[in-house]
Amino acid sequence: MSGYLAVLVVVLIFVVIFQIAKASEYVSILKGEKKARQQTNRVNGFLLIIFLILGLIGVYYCNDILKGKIVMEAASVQGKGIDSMIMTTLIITGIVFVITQILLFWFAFKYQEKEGRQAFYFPHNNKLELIWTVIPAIALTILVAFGLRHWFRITSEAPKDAMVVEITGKQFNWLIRYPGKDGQLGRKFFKNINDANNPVGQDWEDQLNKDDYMATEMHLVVNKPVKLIIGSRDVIHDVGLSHFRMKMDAVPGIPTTLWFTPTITTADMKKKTDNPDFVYEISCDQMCGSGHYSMKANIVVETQAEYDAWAAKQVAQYAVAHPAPAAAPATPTAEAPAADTAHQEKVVAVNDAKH
Ligand SMILES: [Cu+2]
Repeated sequence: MSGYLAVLVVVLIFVVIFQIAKASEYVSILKGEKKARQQTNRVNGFLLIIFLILGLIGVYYCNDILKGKIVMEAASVQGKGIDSMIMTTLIITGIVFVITQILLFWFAFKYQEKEGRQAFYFPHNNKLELIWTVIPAIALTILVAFGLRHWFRITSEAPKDAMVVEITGKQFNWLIRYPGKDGQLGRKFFKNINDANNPVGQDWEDQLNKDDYMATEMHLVVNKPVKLIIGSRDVIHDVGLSHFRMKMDAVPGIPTTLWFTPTITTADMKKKTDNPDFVYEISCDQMCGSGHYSMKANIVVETQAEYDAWAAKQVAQYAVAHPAPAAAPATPTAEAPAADTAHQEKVVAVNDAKH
């Protein structure tokens, strides 16, 4: 019912506007075309100045009431750099915005049609063309250089002491895998994917997979760099980490990476935001299907001791996929370390051969 009413109101408004326009057209015919035009010009010039003033006040007002309310403090070292880059960009573009808007509306008012004034014919000027090409080009080059510096910073080789976490997108949730004690993720193959016990398709022949575990939450250590290895099982997703100011596409078949250093624990952030329910979130930043909105996971940033305690409780996915027979639990565990060492030696031998 209210929908019909809204449509009716909109139609009525259009009819009213149409009638007013028609009426003023008749008035202008009566008054004489030139006089009517000059009057319209004056009104338009005046309205443009009002629009400029109200617009600039509006821009200031929105900035003022929303300052610090939309985004909270960046929770990573790299995020702080990105924030300062955005601030620099906003200052430069803000100055240009204010100057150009003032000129645009002021000129429309000042140079409106006047008795005895003629438009100046000004078809081309090389100097002007050069100035308004070169200055924006320099400004944009500087801004792009800032952006590239930050981009290379997060996509470059992660520090040696960085922890590694793999995150795989699928319709519609995130699969998080940790490399376990050896610090190395095992091989995976998409044909091994099995939602019952092997969600990322780990290859159980690979010894590196024996201690990898899957997690429902991503746990990170405060002030310790983390390298994310990002992938997808189906369509393109995007790992969005707004609190850390990071995001990276998750592309099927092409692993992507980024690294960053979280600086504030979840517990500290709860205090800072005065919100006992605060959680760092992973969102999907790429429209990926009907369940896109629900593709959310949490990150817990904690101290090394808390992280170690959590990691110690995790069960390797290998053990989940191969529940040990109750009768002889000792056999597989005794074999595993020996096989593991053999594999490591093979890897070392291959690496040596390469060099
Ligand atoms: Cu998605």
